[in-house]
Amino acid sequence: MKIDEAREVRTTCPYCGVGCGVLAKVAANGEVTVRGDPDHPANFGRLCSKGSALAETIDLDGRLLYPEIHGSRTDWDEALDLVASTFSRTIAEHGRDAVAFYVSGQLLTEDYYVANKLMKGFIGSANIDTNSRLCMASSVAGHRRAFGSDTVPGSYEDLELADLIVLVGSNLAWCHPVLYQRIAAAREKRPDMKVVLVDPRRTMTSDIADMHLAIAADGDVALFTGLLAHLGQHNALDRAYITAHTTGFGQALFAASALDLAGIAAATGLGEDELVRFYSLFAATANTVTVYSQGVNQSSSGTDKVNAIINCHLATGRIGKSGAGPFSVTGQPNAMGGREVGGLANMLAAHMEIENPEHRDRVQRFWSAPTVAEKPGLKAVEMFQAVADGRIKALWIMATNPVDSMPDADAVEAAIKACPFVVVSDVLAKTDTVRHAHVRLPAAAWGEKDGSVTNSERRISRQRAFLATPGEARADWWIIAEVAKRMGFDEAFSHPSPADIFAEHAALSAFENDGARDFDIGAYAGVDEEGYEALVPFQWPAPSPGGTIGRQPIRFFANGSFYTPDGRAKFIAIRPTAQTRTSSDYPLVLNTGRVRDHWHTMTRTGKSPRLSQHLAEPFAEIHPADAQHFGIGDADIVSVSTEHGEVLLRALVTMRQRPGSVFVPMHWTDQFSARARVDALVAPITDPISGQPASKNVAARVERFTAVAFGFAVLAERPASIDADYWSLARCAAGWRLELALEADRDWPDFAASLFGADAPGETLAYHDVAGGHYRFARFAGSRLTGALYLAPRPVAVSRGWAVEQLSADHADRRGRLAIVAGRPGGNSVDRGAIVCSCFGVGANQIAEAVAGGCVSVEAIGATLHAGTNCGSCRAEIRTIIEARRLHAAE
Ligand SMILES: Nc1nc2c(c(=O)[nH]1)N[C@H]1C(S)=C(S)[C@@H](COP(=O)(O)OP(=O)(O)OC[C@H]3O[C@@H](n4cnc5c(=O)[nH]c(N)nc54)[C@H](O)[C@@H]3O)O[C@H]1N2
Ligand SMILES: Nc1nc2c(c(=O)[nH]1)N[C@H]1C(S)=C(S)[C@@H](COP(=O)(O)OP(=O)(O)OC[C@H]3O[C@@H](n4cnc5c(=O)[nH]c(N)nc54)[C@H](O)[C@@H]3O)O[C@H]1N2
Ligand code: SF4
Ligand SMILES: [Mo]
Repeated sequence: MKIDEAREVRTTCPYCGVGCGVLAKVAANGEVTVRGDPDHPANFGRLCSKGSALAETIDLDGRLLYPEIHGSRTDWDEALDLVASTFSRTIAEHGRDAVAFYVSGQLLTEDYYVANKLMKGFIGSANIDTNSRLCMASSVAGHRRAFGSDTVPGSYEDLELADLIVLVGSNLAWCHPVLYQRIAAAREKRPDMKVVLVDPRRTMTSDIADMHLAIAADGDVALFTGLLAHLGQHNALDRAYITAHTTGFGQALFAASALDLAGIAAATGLGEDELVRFYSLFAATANTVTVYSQGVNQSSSGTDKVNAIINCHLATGRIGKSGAGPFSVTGQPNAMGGREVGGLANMLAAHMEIENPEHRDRVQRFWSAPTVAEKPGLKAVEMFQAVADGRIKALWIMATNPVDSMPDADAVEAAIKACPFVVVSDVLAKTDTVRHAHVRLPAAAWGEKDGSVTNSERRISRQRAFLATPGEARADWWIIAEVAKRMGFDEAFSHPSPADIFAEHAALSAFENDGARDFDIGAYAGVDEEGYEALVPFQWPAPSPGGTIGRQPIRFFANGSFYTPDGRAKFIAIRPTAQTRTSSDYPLVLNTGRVRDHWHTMTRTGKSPRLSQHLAEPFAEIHPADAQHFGIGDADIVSVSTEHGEVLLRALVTMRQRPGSVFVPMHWTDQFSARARVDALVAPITDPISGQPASKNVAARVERFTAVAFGFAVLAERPASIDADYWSLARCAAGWRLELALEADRDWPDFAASLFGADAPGETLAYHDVAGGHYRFARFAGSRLTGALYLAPRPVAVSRGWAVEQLSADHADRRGRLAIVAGRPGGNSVDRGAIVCSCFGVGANQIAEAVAGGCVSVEAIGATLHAGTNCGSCRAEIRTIIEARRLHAAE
């Protein structure tokens, strides 16, 4: 089909920090299609599986469409008046620090800017913090210590130009897939390019790695201080750079040399030979980029990890050059924008500092604000502790789901429940957080709102609306400004549009700047509605044409000058340490993170049948040796517990996992599973400098859950309630799929009826295999299957892919119906196996069959099955299947 260019809207993907350009189009029949924007410099037309499935996530199912007070619909005036008057009254009675905003890197810059302005300049407290505290805070703190500013100096192009890329605590293949693909493509063109992966797990990202260092949890400080010492010992330093542009090298080298190689090997869990190979490669490769993400940031030594990495780049002068530098890749679409507007409790707007009286004065004058916060506010973990102990009495949560994503999540939930006044702005009517709000404010979603975001390479792009706003949903900036006006700050919040807010934000960035601050987009200070509408993606800094670029050419730090008072970069003296938390009661390291096709708490990706098939259940990845030790079999249900809580998950026994550790994804919530909110397990331990939680190193215990019955069901309708100890629901093409495990026997026909819907019309077929202990039920409405339930004493072996397809098949034929009760594909249906390629719905069995038939490369599989030829997110998994099959064949 030829795409009508004229009707496509140029916007930006709302998921990860790669910030891909998207072209969205609404057809005359209302059908939405999206494709990658070939002209966007982040992706040049590519999209990953999540970006490709965006159209499946924008339906109105479950949307919050009207403001609500205490669960009842109300109008905007009433809701806004209540929020404004309660905040004002709380401030009058208890002081300005008795209120707080908890916001998100998924707000657009304009939303974020007004939220920060209201709290810091008009309420006069700095109690605004963001989920970026859980995400980027250690990088921010590390940058500020080393550079005197929160500057990410790199560009994506540097990744393609590098001769060595070191990926530290980053699962790029799944979390920044388009960047991963750009690196994979560059590596194909330049086979000499090397990639090293530092991750306790052998993730899919290892597919492009020449070397995988399966580091022990939090071994990174030891690894990189060891590297600095090695560079010193092997004459691999750039002495001229160190002398001309830095301070503190001597102390840093001294501190870094505290451990010898054997000590580093012990602290990292790596072999001395591996260490030397990595160190020598780094020493010998001038064009090195070190990319890091949550394996670095989410740690009680996160800031030190960041500086240990930056130290190595400063010591070799590998910064401010093309193809070289430290590169913190951001997670959320607007993590960077949030930093620019000062959304963190310890920052002021436009990269100014809250502790600096000159900066405070400047921001106050610019805003004509009555006051400005004088000290940093509470960081996320402290903020919810203050909610718990009653210091914070009114809380407004926007675009984040802390009941699922904050550490010690059960305590966070209890704090929110006990808080006298909680406002939540969200797009959904029901999330684990929204359910506790006194006031629910319906926010406009992606596709319905206008604004801007900044990606990992400091590129600012527009998000543009292409859908009508449903119900009474409103843009976040509008909601915040309306509350501000009702609190008496009319003039400062009379913004007519996002364009007006963006222009003010740009003007503040340039205000009395003259090159003294890195963040300057003064060139856009005068942008009008038309200019904003036409805005093309640009990278900052972008100072006003008449203004001065100051000390900075467009590539940050190219001339060796930094934003510290003396203009020199600072080495930070860091002693190698190890962080061991395990004990005999909690002998395993719990590591948490992401999967390929889900986004955070699944409020959007959970709507997509395609994205829900890749990994349809919450799981615990565990090494075979540990599984054996704890008596756990593959596909068993396990309880994972810590001092803070317990969850029930499916066991996935795999060699990819480091022995002694267990990996659990962060995505599953009470909306999709019985008890799988992993943050209920995570201790509220934070980095002492950044305040970022250590979500990847928690002491835990894993035990087999003894189930008398396992179940699997496919259902046309979502069941009203599920009475099972373990359950997990996922969308599929014509309904839902459900996994179950039960601790005690039930009346199974009753149980089936409760899932199928007690009053649902139709006929139920049942089968009971007494010897094997199998029960099977299938319910038909006419020739349509509305529900099938399989129960067995062991994990149910029925093919999930096949069963899901039966919901959309025609079952006029009685034999076919019997096949469903038998749980076996009939004559002409095939079992595709677990879905690997979400774009074309290609399963593992099909790929394995094609390998057996002679397709032995990812390209050949693509040519035969199309798998891997659209977004490419599954190419690493296809390669893994090919290798496994060939290995098997060779045995
Ligand atoms: N599919 C998908 N993509 C996403 C997101 C999503 O939800 N889903 N979220 C986005 C967001 S907000 C973020 S912040 C990014 C996160 O992107 P990533 O940081 O790449 O993702 P994570 O899975 O959180 O963690 C990365 C890796 O750190 C490893 N790790 C754990 N402990 C350590 C350690 O001590 N040292 C080292 N070196 N590594 C360790 C983990 O095993 C894990 O593989 O992803 C973004 N992209
Ligand atoms: N254990 C563990 N915990 C973690 C992490 C980890 O790796 N391990 N990672 C952490 C990281 S890096 C991050 S970024 C966080 C993410 O955690 P969260 O921010 O809590 O997760 P999301 O699901 O992205 O929540 C976004 C919410 O905003 C709503 N929403 C979507 N669009 C809009 C909008 O336009 N306006 C408004 N008002 N609402 C909207 C969605 O419906 C959803 O409820 O989780 C953190 N928590
Ligand atoms: S890599 Fe994927 S999720 Fe990230 S911005 Fe691009 S399309 Fe969206
Ligand atoms: Mo994040």
